[in-house]
This record gives sequence, C-alpha cells and structure tokens, in this order.
Amino acid sequence: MLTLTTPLTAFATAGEDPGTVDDADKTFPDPDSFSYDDVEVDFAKALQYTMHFYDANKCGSGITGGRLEWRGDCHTEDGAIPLIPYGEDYIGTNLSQAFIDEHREILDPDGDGTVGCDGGMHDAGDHVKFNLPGSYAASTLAWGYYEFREAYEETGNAEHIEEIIHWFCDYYLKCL
Ligand SMILES: [Ca+2]
Repeated sequence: MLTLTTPLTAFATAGEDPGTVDDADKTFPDPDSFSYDDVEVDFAKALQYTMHFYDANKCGSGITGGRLEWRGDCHTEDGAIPLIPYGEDYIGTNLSQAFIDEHREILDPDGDGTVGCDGGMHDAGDHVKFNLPGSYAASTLAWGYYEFREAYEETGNAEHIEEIIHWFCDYYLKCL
C-alpha cells in the first residue's frame, strides 16, 4: 500500500492553518517498489463512495439520521418562502406581484402564503442550489442506473442510487 510520508495540506483540521509543504519535504514512492497487487481494486466501494458525494450535498429536511452521520438538515426555511416579490431584504421570491396574482392557485395551492422549494442538492460543498448543473448530474446518475442496473443491484447500491435520484426529482417537482 502506498503511504504519504508528508501530510497533505488539504487535510488540515477545520480552522487550523494548513501550513505549506516544501519541495524538500515531499517524498514520492520509488516506482520500482510499486506493484499493482498493492492497490485495492473494489469498484463497488468506489461506486458507493461516489454516491456519498451526493449524500454530503443534500439540502433540506430528512438528512439528519441519514447515511452520513455528520450531515444534518439544513436550509429548511426554503420550505416556506413568503409568496411575495422580494425587496431589499431578499425575503420572498423573484416573481413579480402580477405573476404571483395570476398564478397564485398554482404557486400556493394550500393558500398559506408561502411556496416550498426545500430539498435538492448543494452545488459542491457550498450552499447554492444550481438547478441546471444539478439536473444534468441527476440525469447522468439516472442514465447510468438505467444502463447498468444489474451492477447497482449486484453491489447492493440500487436502493442508494434510487434514493439520490428521488431526492433530486422531488426537489425539481417543487420547482415546477
Ligand atoms: Ca403554500
């Protein structure tokens, strides 16, 4: 197994100065000592880890107690956005009052004065939900599952990928 003799700066503890690594401190493995027999080849594990990327980027309610113990619910206020055009305080929606008035029954079928757009995925560790790249990611995941369903089933990852695809789609249905 390959090991690094110098800690990578990217793995500094949160809030800790990662410092720098001088070239003289960098140690690379001797290529002649390397053997592919030492490399763990576990594609099921790799597949599972890629799906944890999406678990980590979930937004909304229903995250707490999920697959990643360090993730919890967030941005739950997105589930009750006041159905008003936002002003300088950015509270409300980016819809005009005329559009809201014309489509109020569709936008707010329960009549509580709010729209719900909670859920979805953060972009990549930040707190923004970009629907265009997100929908591309969701489509690609679903396409992969469609094409290689047996692989997901055989590796025990079918339930996990379906959960992620549902998470994306439930959010996009709210955005319609
Ligand atoms: Ca409502």
